[in-house]
Amino acid sequence: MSIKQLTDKKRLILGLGQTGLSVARFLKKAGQFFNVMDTRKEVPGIEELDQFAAESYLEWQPELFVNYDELVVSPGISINQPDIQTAAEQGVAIVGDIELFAQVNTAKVVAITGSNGKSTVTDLVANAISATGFSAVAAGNFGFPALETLGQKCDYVVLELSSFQLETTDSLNSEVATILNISEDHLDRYDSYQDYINAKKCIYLNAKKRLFNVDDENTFANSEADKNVSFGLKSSKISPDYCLDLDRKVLSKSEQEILPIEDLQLQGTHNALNALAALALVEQSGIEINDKVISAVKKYRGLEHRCELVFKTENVSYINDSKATNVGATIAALTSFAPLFENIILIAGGDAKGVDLSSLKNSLKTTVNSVVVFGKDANKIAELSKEKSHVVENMAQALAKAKQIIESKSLNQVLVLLSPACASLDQYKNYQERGNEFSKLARAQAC
Ligand code: UMA
Ligand code: ADP
Repeated sequence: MSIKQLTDKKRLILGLGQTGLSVARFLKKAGQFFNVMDTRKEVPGIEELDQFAAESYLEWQPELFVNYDELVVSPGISINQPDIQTAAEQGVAIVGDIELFAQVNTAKVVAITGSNGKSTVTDLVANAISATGFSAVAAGNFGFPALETLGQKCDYVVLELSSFQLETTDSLNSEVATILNISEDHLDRYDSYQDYINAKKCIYLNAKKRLFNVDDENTFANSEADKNVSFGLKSSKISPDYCLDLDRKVLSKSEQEILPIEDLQLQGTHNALNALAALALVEQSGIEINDKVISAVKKYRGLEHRCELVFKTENVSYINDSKATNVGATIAALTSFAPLFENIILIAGGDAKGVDLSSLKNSLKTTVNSVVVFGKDANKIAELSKEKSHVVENMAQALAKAKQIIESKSLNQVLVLLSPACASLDQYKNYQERGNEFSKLARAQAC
C-alpha cells in the first residue's frame, strides 16, 4: 500500500505496549527521530524494541516531555495526567497512534466505536467486505494496531476505535463512521459520563457518512444532516434507514427485506443489531449489499469470549461472555438468554472501572436464579441482589458454588453464564485469560 509522507518531528512515545511498539516500528521505518518511555517496571515491548532501536528507550522522566515536538501517547495512559497537560500547555502536540495512521494512510477507512459490539461489528464488516473480493483488514482497538496495516495490501481498513484512541485523533478521514451505542464505561478515566460521550463523538469528524443508532441519542450526529444515516429497531420513535423489525423478524432497508433474523448464526437482539449495523456500514462505505455480503453476514459465528457456548450437558449449558466488561453487555446477555433457559446462574465481578452498577439491579431481579461474584467490586454487585448473591474468592470457587446451587435446588434447564460486567485486570492478565479459565473449569466440571 502506498503511504503519505510523515512530517519531520522530534517525537516521544509514551507506553511500550502493543501500540507503542507499533509506533516505534513505524517511526523507525519512516526514518523519524523518536524516544520511548514507559512507567512499568516490566516493560512489555522492550525485547522487541531492543532489536531495532535499543538506544531510543529512556527511563520515565516527565521533566523531559517539553523537549519534544510531539508526545505519541498510548491509549492506556490518560492524557489528562498533569505531566502530559503541562507539556501540552507549553506547546507540545499530543497525539495517538491513530492520528499518525490517519496522516499517512491511503486506504479507505470504516471507523467503528461504541460501548459494546465494536469488535463483533469490526470483524463482521471486514469479513463481509473481503467476501466481495476487496481486501479488508480489521485493526485498532481490535488488537491489531492500525499502523501495522500499512505494510499490508488492503483496500479497506476497518478500524475499531476506543474513546482513548479517539481523544488523540483529529485527522482521520473515513468513508463511514459509527457510534453503535453508549452506556457507562471507563469512568475511572473520565471526569464525567459526558466527557466519555464527547470522546466517542470525535469519530464523526471528517467522516463522509455517519451511522447512528436511533435508539440511543448519545450516538446522534447533530449537524450536517445529509451525512447522517441511521440503524435501529423498527419500533423506535425515529424511523431508521436500516431497520431491525422484531415483528416480521427481518433486517430490512426502506421496507425492503435484506435477510430473516433466523438465518443469522449470531444470537440475541443485540447481535441482530450488530449484523444490521455491519450491513449498513458495508453499503455506506461504497459496496452494494449483494449475495456475497449477505452470505458472509449469515455465516458469521462471532468472536470467542462473547456469548460463546463452551459446553452443554442435558441439563446445564456453560456460556463464556468474559468480554462483557461493562453493565450494558451483561444486560444484553441476560436479556438474550432469559427466554431460552429456566434458570440462569450468573458469574460476575472484577473491576467496575468507577461505574455505578445499579442499572444491573432490575435484570438480576427478573432474569437470574443466583449470582456468584468475586474480584475487586464483587460486593458492589452482591449489594444489588443480596438474597440471590454468593461472594467467593475466585473462578474455581465460583464454578463449584454454581454446581452446588444446581444440585441443592435441583434446578432444571440451567445456564451458567460468565458475564462479569467488570474488567478482569484486578485478577487476570486480560479478559481472554479469565474466559479461558472459566471454559477449562466448566468443561472439567461438566465431564
Ligand atoms: N500502562 C502503564 N504504563 C505505561 C503504559 C501503559 O502502566 O507507560 C498500562 C495501562 O494503564 C494499561 C496497560 O498498561 O493498563 C496497557 O496499556 P497500553 O497503552 O500499553 O495498551 P496496548 O498494549 O498498546 O493496547 C492498546 C489497547 N489497550 C488499551 O487501550 C488499554 C488495546 O485494547 C488494543 O487492542 C491495542 O492498543 C491495539 O490497538 C484493549 C482494551 O482493553 C483490548 N481496550 C479498552 C476496551 O476495549 O475497553 C479501551
Ligand atoms: P466491544 O469491542 O465493544 O467490547 P464486543 O463485540 O467485543 O464489543 O462485545 C463485548 C461484549 O458486549 C460481549 O459481552 C457482547 O456479548 C456484548 N455486546 C455485543 N454487542 C452488543 C450490543 N450491540 N449491545 C450490548 N452488548 C453487546
